[in-house]
Amino acid sequence: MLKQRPQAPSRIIALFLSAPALLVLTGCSQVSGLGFEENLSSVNDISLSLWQGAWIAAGVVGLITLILIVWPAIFHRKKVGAPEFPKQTQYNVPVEIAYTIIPFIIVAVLFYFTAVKESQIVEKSPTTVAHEIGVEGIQWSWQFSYPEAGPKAIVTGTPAQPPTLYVPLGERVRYTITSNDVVHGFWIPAFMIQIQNLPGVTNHLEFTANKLGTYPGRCNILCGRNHTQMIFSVKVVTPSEYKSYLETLKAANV
Ligand SMILES: [Cu+2]
Repeated sequence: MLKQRPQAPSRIIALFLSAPALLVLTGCSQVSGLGFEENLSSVNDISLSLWQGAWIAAGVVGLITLILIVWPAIFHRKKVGAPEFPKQTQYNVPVEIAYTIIPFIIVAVLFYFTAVKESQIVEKSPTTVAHEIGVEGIQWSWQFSYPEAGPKAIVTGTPAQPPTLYVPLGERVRYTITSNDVVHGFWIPAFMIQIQNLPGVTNHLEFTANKLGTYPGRCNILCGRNHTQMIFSVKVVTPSEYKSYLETLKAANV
């Protein structure tokens, strides 16, 4: 019977190194949304490439780190009859400079792209937008106000009855973000939107919802005992449905 030759470590390494390349080459031509759908909101369109880029950067760094761990474990094992300790090298200046500069470059690149995307996300339209909605965080729910339907058009949720934020499809809305007690975080995960509700500070955010549907919303800043109950829904409706929703609010609050 033929004895199978044990695989050479170099062959195992080659297989190990080619696996990610094979995965990329045989995979889809587009980078996946990595859990996020494209084109759900105007902010989502801006954030998605940042999200994908950060994952690719993390993958490359992770792979290099793994190689640096696995390589010595295979090729620099203790050899039979070798001295107890191999040659000890200290203060390798080029290596030390490299592992100081490389992380600095990684952080600088991530910082640059984050700053560019962030300034696009918080950009305000020079003209007035079609709609305004107020979002106030309260312990422990949300209050949505629709000034277009009058000053009394305010929907206040409770933990038992979480509120729904109505948003018109395809129309830009300016959100005014406030808090009446502590710091909260207005977060719509599917839209890749998060902005803090700060007491005493008024934040603004503008975006367009691009797909009909209902999406979950959360508070993502630990704001107290019932923080986890600060849930809400975002309902994206057609502009005419939005108009009639505003009419209903107006009629209910005159
Ligand atoms: Cu909160």
